[in-house]
Amino acid sequence: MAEPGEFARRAFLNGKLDLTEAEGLADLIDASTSAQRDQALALAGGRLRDQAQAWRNVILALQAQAEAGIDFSDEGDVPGNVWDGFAAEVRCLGDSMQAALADGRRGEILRNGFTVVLAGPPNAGKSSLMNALARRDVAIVSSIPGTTRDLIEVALDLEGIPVILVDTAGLREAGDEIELEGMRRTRARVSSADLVLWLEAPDQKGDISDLPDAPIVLIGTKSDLGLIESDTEQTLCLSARTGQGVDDLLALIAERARLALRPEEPALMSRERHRISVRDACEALGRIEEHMPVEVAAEELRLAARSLASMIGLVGPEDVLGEIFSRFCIGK
Ligand SMILES: Nc1nc2c(ncn2[C@@H]2O[C@H](COP(=O)(O)OP(=O)(O)O)[C@@H](O)[C@H]2O)c(=O)[nH]1
Ligand SMILES: [Mg+2]
Repeated sequence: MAEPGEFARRAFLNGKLDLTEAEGLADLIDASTSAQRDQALALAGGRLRDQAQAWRNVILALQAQAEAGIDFSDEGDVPGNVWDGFAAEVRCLGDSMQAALADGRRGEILRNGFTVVLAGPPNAGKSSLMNALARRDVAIVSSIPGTTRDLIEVALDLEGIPVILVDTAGLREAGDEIELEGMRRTRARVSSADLVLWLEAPDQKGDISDLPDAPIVLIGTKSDLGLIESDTEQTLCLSARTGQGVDDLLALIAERARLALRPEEPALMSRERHRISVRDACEALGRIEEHMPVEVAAEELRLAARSLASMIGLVGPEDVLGEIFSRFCIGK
C-alpha cells in the first residue's frame, strides 16, 4: 500500500525533486486561490532551490579559499592573504540573504491566508458584517450584547488572494466567565492579525485604546440609521442591513492584502522552515569577521552551507522528511 506522499518521496529520494519542489507540489495540491497556485508553481518549479544553490555555490567557493589558507599556508601557490576580497564577498552574500528575509513573511501569509479580524464593542454589527461579507449566515446575529463568544472564521477568495475573515466576541468591561474567555481570544487573534477592522456603530463606540498592537482600520457601521458624525476618523461607513459600502470594504481589504502580499511576484520563501534555514545561514555568515582565525571562518561557512543544504534536502534528519511527506494524501 502506498503511504501518504509516497510517490513524491520517491521522486525526492531519486533526485527528481528537491525538498522545496516537493513542498511546492504539496502547496499546489492545497492551493485554493490563483495567487496561492502561482506561488506553489514557483516553488515547485525550483525557484527557491535555484536561489539556495546559487548562494551555496558562492559559499563553497569561499570555503575552498578559506581551506586552502589553512592547509597550504606555507606553500607558494596559494594567495598569501586569504582575506583579500574575502570579507567583502561574505558580506555581499549575507546582504543578499538579508534582503530575501526582509519580505514581511508574505509567502507564509499568502500560503496560510491574509487574516482580517472584525473587532469592536458588542452590538457594533460585527457578526452582521461577517455574514454580509461572506454572503451567507455564518454567525448568529442578535441585539443581545455578548452573543458571539467563539471566534468564527470564513475563507474568502478576494481577487485570487485567500482571506480569512474572523468574527470575534465584542470587547467590553462586563461579561460572564465565558464571554471573558471570548474576549481573551479576541485580543489574541487581533495581535496576530494581518488587518483589524475596528467596527463602531453610532450608538456603540467602544474603547479602541485597549486593543493590542495591530494594523487597524476604523469602520462605521449601521449607516442606514443616518446618525453619522462628521468629525469621525472612520475610513469607511457601511450598512450590513442595506449592503451599502460592503463592496467598498471588500475592495479595501483586497487592496491592503495586495499591498502586503504583492501576489504578482511570488515570494521566494513560503514556510517557516525556509526562513529558519536562510536565517541560520545568514547568521553564520554574520559571525565571520575580518582577520579572525581562518579555521573559524571556514567553520562558519560550513554551517551556512549546511543550513542551505538542509533546506533543499541534501542533508537532514529523516523526521523532517516524514513531517513534509506525511502531509500529502495517499497516492500523491
Ligand atoms: N440598522 C442596522 N442594524 C444593524 C446593522 N448591523 C447590525 N445591526 C443590528 O445590531 C444588532 C447587533 O448586531 P450583531 O451583528 O449581532 O453585532 P455584534 O455584537 O457586533 O456581532 C442586531 O440587532 C442587528 O440586527 C445595520 O447595518 N443596520
Ligand atoms: Mg457578534
